[in-house]
Amino acid sequence: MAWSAIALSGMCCARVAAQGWVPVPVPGAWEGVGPDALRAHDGYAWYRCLVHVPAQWGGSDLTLQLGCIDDCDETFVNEHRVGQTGAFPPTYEGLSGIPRAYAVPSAIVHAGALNLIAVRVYDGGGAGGLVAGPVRLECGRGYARLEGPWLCRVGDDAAWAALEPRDRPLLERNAFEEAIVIPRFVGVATRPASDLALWYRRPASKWVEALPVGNGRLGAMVFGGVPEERIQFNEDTLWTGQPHDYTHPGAAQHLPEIRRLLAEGKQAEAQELAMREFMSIPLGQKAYQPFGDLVVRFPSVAHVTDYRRELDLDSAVATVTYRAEGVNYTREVFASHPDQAIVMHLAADQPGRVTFGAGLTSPHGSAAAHMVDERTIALAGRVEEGGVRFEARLLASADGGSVAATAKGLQVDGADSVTLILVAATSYSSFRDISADPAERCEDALSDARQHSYASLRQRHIADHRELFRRVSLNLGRTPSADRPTDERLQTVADAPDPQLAALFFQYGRYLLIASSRPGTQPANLQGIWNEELTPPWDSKWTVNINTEMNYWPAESTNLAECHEPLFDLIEDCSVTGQRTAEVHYGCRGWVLHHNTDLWRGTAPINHSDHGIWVSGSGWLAHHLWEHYLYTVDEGFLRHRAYPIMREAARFYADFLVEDRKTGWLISTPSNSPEIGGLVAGPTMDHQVIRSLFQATIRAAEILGCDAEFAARLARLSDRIAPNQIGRHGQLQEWLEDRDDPNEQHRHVSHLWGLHPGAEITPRGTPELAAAARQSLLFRGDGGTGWSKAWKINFWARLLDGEHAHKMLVEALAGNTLPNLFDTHPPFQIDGNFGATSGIAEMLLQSHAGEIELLPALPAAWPSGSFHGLRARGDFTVDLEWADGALVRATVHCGTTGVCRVRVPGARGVRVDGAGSVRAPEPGVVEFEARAGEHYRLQAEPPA
Ligand code: FUC
Repeated sequence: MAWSAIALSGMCCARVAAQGWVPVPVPGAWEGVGPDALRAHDGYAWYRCLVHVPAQWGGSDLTLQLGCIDDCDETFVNEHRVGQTGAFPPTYEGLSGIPRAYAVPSAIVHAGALNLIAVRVYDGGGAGGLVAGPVRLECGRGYARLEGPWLCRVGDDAAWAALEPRDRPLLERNAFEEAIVIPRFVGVATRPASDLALWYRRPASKWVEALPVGNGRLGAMVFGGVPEERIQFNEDTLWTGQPHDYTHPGAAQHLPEIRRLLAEGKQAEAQELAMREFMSIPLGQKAYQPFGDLVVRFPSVAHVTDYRRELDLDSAVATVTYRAEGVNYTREVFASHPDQAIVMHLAADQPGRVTFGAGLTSPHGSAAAHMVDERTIALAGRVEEGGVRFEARLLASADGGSVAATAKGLQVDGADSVTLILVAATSYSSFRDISADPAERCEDALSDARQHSYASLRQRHIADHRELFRRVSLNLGRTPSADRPTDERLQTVADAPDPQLAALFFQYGRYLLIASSRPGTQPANLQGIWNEELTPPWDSKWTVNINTEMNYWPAESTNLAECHEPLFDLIEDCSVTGQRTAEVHYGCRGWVLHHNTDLWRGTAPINHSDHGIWVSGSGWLAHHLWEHYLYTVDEGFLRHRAYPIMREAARFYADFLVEDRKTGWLISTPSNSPEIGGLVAGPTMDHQVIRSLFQATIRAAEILGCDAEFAARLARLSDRIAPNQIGRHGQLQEWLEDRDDPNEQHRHVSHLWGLHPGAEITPRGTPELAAAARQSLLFRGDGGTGWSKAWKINFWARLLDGEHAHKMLVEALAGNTLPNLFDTHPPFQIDGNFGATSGIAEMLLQSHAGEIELLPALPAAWPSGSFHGLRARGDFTVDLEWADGALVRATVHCGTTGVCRVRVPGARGVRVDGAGSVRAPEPGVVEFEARAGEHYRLQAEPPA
């Protein structure tokens, strides 16, 4: 088979005559790449194409996917109307964001022949057309891609739903001839050798079944299809928008009035005023974008035997293996950090059997493909006028056979094996500068990567990944469930014990952090770095009233401190833009961040005043800098990076807090308890966050020997901040007033921040508050979104209740986990993955209360097990083994000399080998001087 023409956008733009059909790229917006007459066009236009439907599809109903159409459409197949979305004038309603999927009944389909698709489009203004993919005609047994040139005609005439004979030759020249026929899958592949793998016996049919790889900057989703592989890829700086200041001039003038209205209980008026005068301009922030697809099309086969698709977490390689026509095929895909490329290797166990066509497509209408050299193609475009520019390049190197490149794609015939190297870059340099040259960046990356053989690329990638990944191992036991494919295990996890799935899920969280957050990249956003949609849920931004922070909870505790760094960079950027927001919106010094930020580091309140005005984003993020110091005891980091940002975050609140007239306490107003109850004065969470920041800043100033006066001021203020209060239902109050509703099951549980990730509430240190927190948690219930359940694992672990923590973990796995183990809110949101990983670590080891607690919340479901490499505050690393629910032995590795205090719950005494003098202040607790570089072995004496 000589398949080579994956249809690509970026064809030459003819001039549209006033009358007549002209080819235009689909998907693509009229304003982006359309011919001149279309560029400024608003109103009606028609699209048509011919598609060959294979004879085998006869008798089957089909689905026509047209992606997103700007603004409304009416669609015909063989002159039969199959659907409409939106409404045409005069009752005009545009529905541009909604993907079109129309049922095409078999009765109107001509199997084994060409079929006419005609789409009547109306655009009310701005960019019109069939703007975003995927565009395909689907059958249960295959599909035809319809991405490429369609014929388009400006104007409106009902006759254009039909085919006039004189138009036929032009349409036939552009017809979509080659449908993909999905083979029959036979045989039952065996499981992979390693338990540290996600694996499946079918290709992914949906995006949330595909397997993610990433190098922190580039991400890819591997579908593993036969006969067509789709690698959907992302680059973490491809966003809509451009450098922008979001502040609302004059906002601060209205602050006293908003506060006054809230103090008088006039919430609706306060929100209304704030909505008018206090919100970000514009009201929303920008969106993270998909980059494109690498599509690889192989010759059709009738049968595929023993198909297996897997993602090995230990090597970070996704592999597809199967047999077809007597040949064993292997495909490997990884995203290399050292070589800044996505690499794919295709091999067969017989010479000359690797044949395929490969092309690059993009949902961005502006993207155009071109040939770079005889083995390399490129795809380049711009997200929007004045916005981020992007380019990707794809290089094929074959052993044996031939490689040919055209602007349409690469064609490889009869090779023994082939390596594809994909590089991608944008023009983004910083939130203030998007003037970099993506072509140059691609060229640099490719000229470095192509120096290496496949074996060397693979070896360099695996070594780099393992340096991080192998720092921690976890064994929670194994049941026969562990032998089954991952998607099947998810279906039974609620009923059949599967502790190894918990361990796999834990390691998957670590894998995802390594893959989405490396020094120098953007931090993991709501979807990490994986996104296929032009309008992703919540724009796939950084939401900082829980989600972004949750992404980084496992960074320190699971020994991936380097992966925390992109968050520190974002915090630093926001401390710059947030200084302006502090000044313009509050007339305060320091910096502030509300509940979201984007690539342009917006810090002003967005969306709506009933939840967007929440001032604790900066305080919560500053907590991450302090935590990094607590774990690493890196004084240089504290002095040069953390402290200046913490101090300025604290300075904002020092200026911002006001005295509550009723109680005399200092309170945070206006603000919100995320995202419940609207705009209020004095939500509990703010006070916990601010108090914790003040305490940390005071402590940091003491360690660094600076700013004594400022620290003293913070200490005075800290004592006056509204305290945690226990309400009439025995709950921890979410508000200043005792008005919690015990039946409220809202997903956010923000007033428990002081329990986790904060540390001011602990069962031993503040038993009454811990009991109240527990009561609040019971009222909120065990439901919630993916991240909400993940947070609850952490809460219950901090309450030392291993059974309830485990219940939440199982519920998250059973109810909020997709086939590829991505967490689902729903929809997919990655925070729950990271939150669960953190929660499992909290069940096994805690160190927030001035001591290391071993196995603080071990559930009965994990009677025996072991881990190595978990981190504890104070620069300690712990290895541990337990059996029958009790500690067998632990080793504490000390990185920085200091006092080590260890608690072994339930133990009568603890023996420490290697320490000089060991104190035992209470049963089961030991304290000793630990020296940098030394290891201490601990054993527990069981209760008498
Ligand atoms: C917050 C949450 C939502 C969602 C969104 C991204 O607004 O309340 O549940 O996670 O962020």
